[in-house]
Amino acid sequence: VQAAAPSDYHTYESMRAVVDAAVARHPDLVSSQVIGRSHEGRDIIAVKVSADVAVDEDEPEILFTHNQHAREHLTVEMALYTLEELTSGYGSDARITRLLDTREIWLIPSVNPDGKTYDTESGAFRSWRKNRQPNAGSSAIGTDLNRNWDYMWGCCGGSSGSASSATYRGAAPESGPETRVVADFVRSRVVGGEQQITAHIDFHTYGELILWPYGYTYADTAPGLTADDRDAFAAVGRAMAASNGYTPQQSSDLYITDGSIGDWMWAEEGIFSYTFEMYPRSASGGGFYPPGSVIDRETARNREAVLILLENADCMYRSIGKEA
Ligand code: 0X9
Ligand code: CA
Ligand code: ZN
Repeated sequence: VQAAAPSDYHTYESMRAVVDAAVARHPDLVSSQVIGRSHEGRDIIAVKVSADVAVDEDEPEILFTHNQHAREHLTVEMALYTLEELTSGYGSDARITRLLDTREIWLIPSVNPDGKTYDTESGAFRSWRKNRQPNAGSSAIGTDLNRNWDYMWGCCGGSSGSASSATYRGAAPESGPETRVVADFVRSRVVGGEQQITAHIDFHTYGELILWPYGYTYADTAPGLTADDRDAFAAVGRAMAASNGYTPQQSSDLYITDGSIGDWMWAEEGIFSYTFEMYPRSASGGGFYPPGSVIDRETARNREAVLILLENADCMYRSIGKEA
């Protein structure tokens, strides 16, 4: 494959400009808020997309998170694609119009803006994964945010206790400010004792996979994950995979992880959380750095999967014929 350059992708700053332009162009549909700051002080933003966006309506909420891992730049492009698709489709595409009339959609385009910036600021990619937080007693920088979530943290050999490791879990759950900011945002969506967010995708690269909990155990069912839960995860996961050609599986079938986002989202918040591993399928497609020429195709490839999740988000158990 053709080599990619940092300039093939949006920077954190140019991502912010795209979001601001969408808010300016579609003020009734899009709003942006700063939900907290990264270790180095960058704003972590959440973008809301819904009809009557200024009103907190009693509608199912769906969250899309992107760029926990610094070098996975295609995931930020995915957020901007979704924002463009939803805003341009409102009023012209019947399906998108219906969804924005009945759902509240949250996009966090960059969970790890410091890592993203570090990965590209020199003009050459650095293959950086973690955040940019120093570690006490070590010269090694960074926590793997996707091992830093507060459920079964460090339980099961699916993360490292060494600061120098690419999968360093951090000093404690939510020790990464970026993890804590996103977790606090999710907790803030509990209204009247009920978590408003029902479904979630955390976008990563690469592998072309759709993964569901748990990651900490190979068991298909476990405390807090019944056979019906598992079956609903699999039914919607397979439907999404049928649309994009990704491989659907339980996340531990890839490898065991502990402290990853999906296990926390499900176990602690009851949110149907999927991890997407985007293009390419293997390193030969460019690994973490596919050429910019594939961005349009590989983001649009997930259009239908995103719509499928939005449509199912009011009752995920309908997918297994067990609508309440
Ligand atoms: O290891 C990760 O955090 C994810 N893969 S990546 O190459 N983007 O780093 C996969 C996490 C999925 N969860 C589990 N396998 N349990
Ligand atoms: Ca609304
Ligand atoms: Zn990743």
